[in-house]
Amino acid sequence: MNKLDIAIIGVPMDLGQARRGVDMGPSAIRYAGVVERLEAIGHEVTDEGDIQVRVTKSSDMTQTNLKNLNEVRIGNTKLADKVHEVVTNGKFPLVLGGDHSIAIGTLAGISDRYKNLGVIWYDAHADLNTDETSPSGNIHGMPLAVSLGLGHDELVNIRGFAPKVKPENIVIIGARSIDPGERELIKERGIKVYTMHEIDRLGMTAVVEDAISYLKSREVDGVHLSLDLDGLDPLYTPGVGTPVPGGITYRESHLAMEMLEESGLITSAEFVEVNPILDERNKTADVAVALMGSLFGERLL
Ligand code: B3U
Ligand code: MN
Ligand code: MN
Repeated sequence: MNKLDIAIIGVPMDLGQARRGVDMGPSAIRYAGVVERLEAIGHEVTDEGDIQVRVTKSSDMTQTNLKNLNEVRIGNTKLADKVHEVVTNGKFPLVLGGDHSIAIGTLAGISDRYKNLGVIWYDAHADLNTDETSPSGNIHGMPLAVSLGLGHDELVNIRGFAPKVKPENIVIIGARSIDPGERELIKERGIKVYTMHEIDRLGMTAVVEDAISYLKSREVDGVHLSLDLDGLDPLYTPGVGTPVPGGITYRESHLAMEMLEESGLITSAEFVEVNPILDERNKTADVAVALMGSLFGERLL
């Protein structure tokens, strides 16, 4: 286990989607003991507190298919600057959501620190919609597209450059709900996707091994793990806004985190979509923290 200097950044953002309460995700994850858990492994942990995010919905009705664009843009701009500062200081950013729109800011903050950043997107969804293809107008369904430079200028150009990541450096794991526009983009850009079909058929071991060797073949110099708790089956993580049945198990997820840790590839991470209001006794935050344990090197023996 490599001893890390981990900086925790909370992002109480819930305006990237329609269910209120996901802004309480960072508190729930802290309550589940994230700092103590990572310290017990032997890491240096600093809790940087929360990014100040606006909580009132936008009154700006001019944007038709980007809900709360201004609030999401402002929150993500602050997050991007904070994440950039943390990485520049040689720390490992661990970002706690908040809805998945915050990946826009996280990726904007880290990507210029790497020449060839890889991304692992652990999620039931592909999050590859743009304002043109989104069926909901919810920005949490768009962050991966935004990071590819697709979508509204104000989101795409946070920190003044685009794109943040190359399509061939992205791996999606756990997808089981993909919209027509997303399907087209995946095919057109050749994005690597392991859907639940591949996980069932090959097993999680083979999927993660393949994902790791794929990213190594791309010669990535860092990998960001963006983990949406709805990637797991709602049996294990019921506290999410858009649960999709037929998901990844608790055990498969631990295995995936352990294998990623062993690969030594992961250089930043975020855990998103924990909504305590929809949860059962903080179960989803507990799972998030348990998975962080595995990702950061906790082992039984
Ligand atoms: N793809 C749909 C639903 C969705 C995306 N991300 C989540 N749900 N969590 C959309 O609205 O873009
Ligand atoms: Mn997501
Ligand atoms: Mn999702």
